[in-house]
Amino acid sequence: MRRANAVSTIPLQNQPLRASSRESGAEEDREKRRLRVLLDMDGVIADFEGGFLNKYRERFPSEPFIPLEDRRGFWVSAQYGDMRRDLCEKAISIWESKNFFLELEPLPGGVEAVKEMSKMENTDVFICTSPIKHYSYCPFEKYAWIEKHLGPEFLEKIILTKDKTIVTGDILIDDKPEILGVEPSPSWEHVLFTACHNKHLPPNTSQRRLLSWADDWRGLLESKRQ
Ligand code: DGP
Ligand code: MG
Repeated sequence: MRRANAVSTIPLQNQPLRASSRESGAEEDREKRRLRVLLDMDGVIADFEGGFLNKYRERFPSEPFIPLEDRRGFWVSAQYGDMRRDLCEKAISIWESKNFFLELEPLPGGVEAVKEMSKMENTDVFICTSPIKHYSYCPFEKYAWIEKHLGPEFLEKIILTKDKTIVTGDILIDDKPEILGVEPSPSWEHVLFTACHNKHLPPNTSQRRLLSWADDWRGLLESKRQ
């Protein structure tokens, strides 16, 4: 709450610091120290990998597939293409289909965690997600998914961008191991959310991980407030 300033002729540095101004200063400091959390969507709150595998196997039942425990590398199409060249296009056709993004299941605990953290004091939560370039369904369905699972109030918290480095925040929780863009020094700390495709990567001392939504995400946020 802001207080009206009383006009004083005493130079500011000579004025006694009153309890009320100290309090309001502390309040303002707290306000200034609001934590801005950026959350990725696919692979963090929405189960892109599980949804992909189910639909791929449904549509191409006689084609080879990659079980989730054998997934390596962020790009699904690259690993399918390595298996057999034409499977790259087949994989892409899955997430370019209508209802693919809308029908993704939430990852365990994700929706509950997002709702809880968005109610925390001095905390601003945004969903920061990269749409695929085939835009017929994906952007609309991402909005619809957020409304369905998180509620209409979260529609105001969506940031759709291919380049997350230009978004400012204190922390970005994302399953992509390396997040690059035009900004060489993004403001956020990238915390890697563990997913089937990144869990085998060698430990990286310069990158913290969140193993799942059962992991200590509250402690992680708290560590950013200090
Ligand atoms: P994000 O989770 O915000 O980093 O978005 C990455 C998107 O890319 C997400 O929708 C998953 C998708 N994706 C995964 N593998 C591939 C791929 O091989 N090709 C393309 N075009 N998109 C992929
Ligand atoms: Mg992701």
